[in-house]
Amino acid sequence: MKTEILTILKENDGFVSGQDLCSRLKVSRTAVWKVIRQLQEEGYQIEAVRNKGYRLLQTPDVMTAAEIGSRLHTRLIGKKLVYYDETDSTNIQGAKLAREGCPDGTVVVADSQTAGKGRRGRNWSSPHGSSIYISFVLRPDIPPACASSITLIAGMAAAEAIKAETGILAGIKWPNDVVINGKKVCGILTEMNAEVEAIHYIVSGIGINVNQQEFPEEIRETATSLKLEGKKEVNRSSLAAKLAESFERFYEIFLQTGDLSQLKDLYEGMLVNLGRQVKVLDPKGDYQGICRGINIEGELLVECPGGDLRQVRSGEVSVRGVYGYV
Ligand code: BT5
Repeated sequence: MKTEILTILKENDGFVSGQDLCSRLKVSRTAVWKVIRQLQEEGYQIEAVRNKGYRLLQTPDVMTAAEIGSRLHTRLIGKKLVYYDETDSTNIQGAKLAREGCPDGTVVVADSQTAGKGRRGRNWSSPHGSSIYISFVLRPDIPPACASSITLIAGMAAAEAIKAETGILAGIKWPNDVVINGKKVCGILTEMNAEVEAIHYIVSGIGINVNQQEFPEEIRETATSLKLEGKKEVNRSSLAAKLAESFERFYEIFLQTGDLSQLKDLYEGMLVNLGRQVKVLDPKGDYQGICRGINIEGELLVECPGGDLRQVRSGEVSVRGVYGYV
């Protein structure tokens, strides 16, 4: 009910009468009043005037389910939204909810993580009050081999949302890093639970450094935040809502064909590696070549000396610029 009340207050510049809220939500005046009190305690400035009703004056930079939900205009993503002030990892919680049968498109958001996960056992630095940690729980009817494309979709959604919210042009370092000026601002971890033939669920987790001013020693040189780049505080809920909306749009396009044929051009337009010399760190032996984009399965195309075009699968390898991280 909190989300609905916030949505109605935001849709109206002026006062909304208590009676109006009661009849639209089919609840008592006391129930409405209790929610208004809760919102005020969370930092919302809501004016309450006898015979006029309630008016929202100011919204705090909180990243609660109600605040994100009141900004969402999606069909699937975020219809169920779970928020934690602190959790181990939104991906771990997303998988748990999936096992318990949560609906397709469930979103898990946290203000901080105590065990934020990167790929292959690495960690994701997850302080509170400054970032977005969000996971999408998906139940697509696609072959398990197609699931890695979800990471690419999440990267595109993150770059698009960042541009829409801040005007900053972020690029993608294949497959899962979103970068600004050569530094990582966002990472993506897509995990899957599947049988050979069918996917049970996918959890695609996205971490965005939003308002951080500092990073731990070990990532100081390679990490950045939207605030450091744009010199402005960014509203996390608004960015998270835009991220969910972009993700849904790209995800629906992907599901129509089950591949990236309709999204390949857009992805390549964001790909910072394109046309550049890259080094592929392959357990079977490193090699170098020029990045020629992706195929519709989301594999990176690398042209090796001699003209041989190799298809690089994510998961097996890392890709680096020859002169540094990008
Ligand atoms: C990733 O792994 O980039 C995937 C990160 C996914 C994080 C999200 S947050 C929501 C959801 N819940 C989770 O538990 N995880 C997901 P990888 O490509 O392996 O990169 C990890 C490496 O990035 C680390 O080894 C560090 O070097 C660096 N790193 C760690 N924290 C960072 C940060 N906050 N910003 C930039 N770089 C970071």
